[in-house]
Amino acid sequence: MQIITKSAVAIVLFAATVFAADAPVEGDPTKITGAYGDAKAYSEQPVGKEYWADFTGTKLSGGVIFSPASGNRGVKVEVKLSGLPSEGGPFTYHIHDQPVPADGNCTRTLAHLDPFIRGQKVPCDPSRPQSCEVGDLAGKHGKIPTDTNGTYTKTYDDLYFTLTQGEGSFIGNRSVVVHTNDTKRYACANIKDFRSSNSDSSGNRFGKGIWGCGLGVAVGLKFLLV
Ligand SMILES: *[C@@H]1O[C@H](CO)[C@@H](O)[C@H](O)[C@H]1NC(C)=O
Ligand SMILES: *[C@@H]1O[C@H](CO)[C@@H](O)[C@H](O)[C@H]1NC(C)=O
Ligand SMILES: *[C@@H]1O[C@H](CO)[C@@H](O)[C@H](O)[C@H]1NC(C)=O
Ligand SMILES: *[C@@H]1O[C@H](CO)[C@@H](O)[C@H](O)[C@H]1NC(C)=O
Ligand SMILES: [Cu+2]
Repeated sequence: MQIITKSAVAIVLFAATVFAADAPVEGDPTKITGAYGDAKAYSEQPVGKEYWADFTGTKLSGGVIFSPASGNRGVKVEVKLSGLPSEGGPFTYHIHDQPVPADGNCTRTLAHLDPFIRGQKVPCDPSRPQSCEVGDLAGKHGKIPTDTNGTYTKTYDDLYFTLTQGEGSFIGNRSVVVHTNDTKRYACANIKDFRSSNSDSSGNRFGKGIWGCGLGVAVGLKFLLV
């Protein structure tokens, strides 16, 4: 009897906890925040830390580079993706919670990186990025349009995730997933520490192809100089 009572109490407490942490599902998108409030801003980033999601070997090529933005403006995100299909856009893309398993199954990257439990039922309002899911890159910075002729390039800064390990908004060992407009997962790649995962000693991380000379050489030079 006592065991049953304890279990019942435990279940009620568990349900209450889950309910309390539940994401707001409706309401005014200009007022929404996560269950744990707005996302924390991380203007300062660890110098020299860089991560990248390398899409080589997936249905896309190119990748996404994450590095400290200049002037404490958070993380600089450099997106260059090639091989985008002519159908199925506009495409969304996000940082997902878990890395891609060895079999490449994008479903197992689980949901968007969302440490403040904001949920995705109410679309992100890009004028209030602190209120968006931390990993909702397309929501905060724009979808990949259909008219790119296969290659999309965009660079922007984001204050709401960090290159510092140990924080909920740390992006290392997570993944970037690109979706078609029916929300299906089209391609995904792990976010890895650039220096410990790149075998190209020249530092030209995208020299193997699609990043082209401009950015590749510029970033490569930056590395040689730092
Ligand atoms: C999604 O892509 C399909 C195939 O290209 C297209 O027919 C459809 O209009 C697109 N839907 C949206 C909402 O853009
Ligand atoms: C991918 O993973 C999901 C979730 O674990 C599973 O349901 C699905 O069958 C897997 N797909 C393939 C092709 O293995
Ligand atoms: C689109 O890409 C194709 C193949 O790479 C190229 O031949 C064509 O000139 C490009 N069109 C535009 C408008 O950039
Ligand atoms: C990456 O995440 C996986 C799954 O959460 C975990 O098993 C693994 O230890 C992590 N690896 C690193 C280097 O943090
Ligand atoms: Cu996603």
